[in-house]
Amino acid sequence: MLENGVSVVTTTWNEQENIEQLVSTIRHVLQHFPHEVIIVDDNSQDGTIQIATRVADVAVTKKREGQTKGLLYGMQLAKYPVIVTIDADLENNPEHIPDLIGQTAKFDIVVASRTKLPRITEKITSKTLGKIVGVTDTLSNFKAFRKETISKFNLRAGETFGAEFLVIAKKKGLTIGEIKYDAPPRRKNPRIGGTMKANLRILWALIKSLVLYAF
Ligand SMILES: Nc1nc2c(ncn2[C@@H]2O[C@H](COP(=O)(O)OP(=O)(O)OP(=O)(O)O)[C@@H](O)[C@H]2O)c(=O)[nH]1
Ligand SMILES: [Mg+2]
Repeated sequence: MLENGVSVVTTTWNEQENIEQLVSTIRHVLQHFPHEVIIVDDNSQDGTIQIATRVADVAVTKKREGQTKGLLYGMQLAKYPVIVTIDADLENNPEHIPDLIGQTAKFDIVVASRTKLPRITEKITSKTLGKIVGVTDTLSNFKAFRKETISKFNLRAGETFGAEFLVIAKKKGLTIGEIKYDAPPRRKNPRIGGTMKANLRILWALIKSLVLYAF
C-alpha cells in the first residue's frame, strides 16, 4: 500500500507553531515512499499559510468552514491511492501512519483511536456512536482509507469532528478498523472556544450523527 503513494491531508486554523514540525515528521516517516502533504488553511490570521506554502506540496487557503469540510476539500485534491487525514496540532503522531496504512489492506477505513479520551463528552459520544461504527474513538480525524472511497462521502452535517464520516461509511457498508495509540496529554483549555463550548459542540456532533444514522 505504501509503495503506491500516500496523500496526507491536514487542515489548519492558526497552526503556525506546529506546521513545520508536523510536515517534517510526516516526510521523515514516509521518506522511502512516494507521498504528498496537503494543507487546507481556513484563512488563519497567524501566517500559517506562508509556512504551509513553503513546506507542503499543496497549500490552499479558503474561507472559514471548519475542520470537517476542510478535510473533505483536501481529500479531493489528493493524487495518491491512499489518503491519511491528520490533525495539525501534533496531537496525532505521524509515526503511526505506516501502521494505520497497513490496516487498509483489511479495512476500507482505518481509524487511529486514542487510548484515553480526555473529555467526558468525548467518552459519551464514542460509547454511543462506537456501538454503531465499531471503533473506540469516533471523533478521531486521524484516519486512512483508499482514495476511491471519497466519492461516497457527501458530508451534510457540517462540523462533526469526523463522526459523520464513520456513520456514512457504516451506512454504505464499508468496513471500519482501528489501531490504538497513546496521544499526548490534551492542552488544558481548548484552543477554539472555552471548555463548555467545546463540550456542547461535541454533543451537537453526536446528535447530528445519530440523526444521520437513523435517516
Ligand atoms: N481549516 C480549518 N482547520 C481547523 C478549523 N478548526 C480546527 N482546525 C484544525 O483541525 C485540527 C483539530 O482542531 P483542534 O482545535 O486541535 O481540535 P481538538 O483537537 O478537538 O481540540 P483541542 O483540545 O483544542 O486540541 C487542527 O489541525 C486545527 O488546526 C477550521 O475552522 N478550519
Ligand atoms: Mg487538537
